[in-house]
Amino acid sequence: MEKEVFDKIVIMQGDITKLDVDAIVNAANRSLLGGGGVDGAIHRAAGLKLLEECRELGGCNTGEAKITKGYNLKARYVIHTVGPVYSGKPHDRLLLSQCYLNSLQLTALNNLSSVAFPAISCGIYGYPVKDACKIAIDTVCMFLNITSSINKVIFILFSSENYDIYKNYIKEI
Ligand code: AR6
Repeated sequence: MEKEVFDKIVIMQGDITKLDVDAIVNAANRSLLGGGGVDGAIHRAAGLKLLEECRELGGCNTGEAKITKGYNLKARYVIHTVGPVYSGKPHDRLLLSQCYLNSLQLTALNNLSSVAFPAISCGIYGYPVKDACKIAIDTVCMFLNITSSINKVIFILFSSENYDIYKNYIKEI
């Protein structure tokens, strides 16, 4: 990986709702009206105004992304994206990659310089973390290679197992 791109990527373990970054990405569902996992945690931490704004958005297709304010979060914005429910079919890869691409595109379009991602689709939606991690990191690297406005991309993993998987993959490339 190019050093410049590598320097912009941070892998850490923790809770995404606590991060002080321009935008955090939410692994939402197509209704955008909240749910469990990281989605539930983000809505709880941001407060009811986030839900009010989400109601105006009219949902979101799988692979796409929409942006709202961050309300009570430290993060100024939340980018809501909808990962695929893992099916084992080749299309999953494409949809998951699109989640990262569309979220990064919204980050850049809104002139934001730092963004944090959870492991989209790797909880309730059942995507195997080793496969999802490669798609996440490869897609982010590709985007950072062609766009200079984003200075920092954080991958934040809840569990130490997932943290190790990300760390090991980034060492390999
Ligand atoms: N910070 C960072 N990562 C977290 C946090 C947190 N606070 N909480 C959970 N994770 P999931 P999905 C990790 O299930 O698979 C919701 O109900 C978690 O350990 O949140 O895309 C939505 O409304 C896992 O590794 O998202 C959808 O219906 C990763 O975040 C559905 O779940 C993603 O797990 C989306 O499922």
